Amino acid sequence: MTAAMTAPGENLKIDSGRLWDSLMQMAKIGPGVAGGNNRQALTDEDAEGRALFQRWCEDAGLTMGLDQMGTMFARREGTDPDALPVYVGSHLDTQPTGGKYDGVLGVLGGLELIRTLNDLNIKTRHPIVVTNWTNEEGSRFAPPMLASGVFSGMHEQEWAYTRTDADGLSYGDELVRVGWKGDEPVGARKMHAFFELHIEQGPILEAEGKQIGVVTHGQGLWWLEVTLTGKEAHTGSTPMNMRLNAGLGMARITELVHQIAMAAQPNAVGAVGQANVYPNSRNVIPSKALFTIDIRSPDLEKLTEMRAQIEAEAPIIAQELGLGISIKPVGHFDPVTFDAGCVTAVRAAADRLGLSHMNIVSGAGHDACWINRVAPTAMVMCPCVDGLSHNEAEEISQEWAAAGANVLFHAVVETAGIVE
Ligand code: HGY
Ligand code: MN
Ligand code: MN
Repeated sequence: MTAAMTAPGENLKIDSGRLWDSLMQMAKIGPGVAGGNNRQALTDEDAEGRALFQRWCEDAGLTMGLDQMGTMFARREGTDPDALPVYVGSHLDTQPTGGKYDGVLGVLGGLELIRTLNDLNIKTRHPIVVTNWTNEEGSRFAPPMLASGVFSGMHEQEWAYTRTDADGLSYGDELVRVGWKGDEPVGARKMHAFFELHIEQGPILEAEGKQIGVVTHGQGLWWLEVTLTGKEAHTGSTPMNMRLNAGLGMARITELVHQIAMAAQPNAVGAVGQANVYPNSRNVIPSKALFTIDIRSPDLEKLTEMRAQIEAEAPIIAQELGLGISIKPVGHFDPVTFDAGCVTAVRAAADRLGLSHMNIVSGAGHDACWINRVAPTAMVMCPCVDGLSHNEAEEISQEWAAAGANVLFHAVVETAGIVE
């Protein structure tokens, strides 16, 4: 619970042009092929984006900390050296076909509030720390939110280092290779509160005509990695009743996941996003299929039930097709209820700024979902066009970015306490 301090006046605003310019400059690093970004965790592009962020933080007079998972902590001193800092931030890594704003808005929105405090020479009692969490997306190294998961004690650090990408490169080796492994023990920092600004990544705010999402909860998630094993054979000369087709098994289990999620409506989702068949040759029946199921719900009982149904019914499909099957959980977090005090600070900030807002449950996972376990935490959301994200066409307006960043600014400064 965070005790609200003196609230900033409603005319206290960030510089939206400077924020937008920073977003566009960061977007030039690790460009995608269709106007978005491909700045995956611990790639050279990620390292370049980190270096730019570090330069900006140093220009803003911040001191940079770096922990053993590569997470960056840029600190602005408060007037009370004993006061725990208010943390703000998100992630700079992107999906392979990512947008320009997922995660980046939260990191640069945090930097922008620092820049504004500097412009206005405003001091806060609590220090403020802007954070870039490593490997939030989980697309290169599963699970998602890996560094914030280690920070909050949900994952062991040595296990995290062993996570490998599709080419067999490990998180630990790549962290050293790109030169972003710090000395600071992970999780040693204590927080007064944590706030994360993020685009909604869904269609609700835009459809409802709201400028701000006051995030009260986050839905839970399971990632289940399925391996099906069949037999390679000629796609032309092998009779249909003699085939052990792992690709067919993957298709049927993908349909099963969809049907289970549809049957669990409302507030349930399921899909297969990552899928590989082997040997992936046009005229060879796949002997192996490796794919990851992503199921989510804000309702823990429903989420648990969906997983149980998949684990009961997928083996039946495999057996009918004569396939071997293994199902391995590779990512999980329970549904999250954010801190009431922090959520109130977000809502009060939106009200003070005269911005339309509504309560919302986050469909996507965020670092805040893990940090909520070790510090009072809340999120601010702004709309995105057509609710589209994890797509290079992801788009927001400068006004939405400014609205979100101003609410973040007010909630953080109120929590950190302005010192007259
Ligand atoms: O998967 C997620 O929800 C997040 O984008 N990592
Ligand atoms: Mn994100
Ligand atoms: Mn994402």
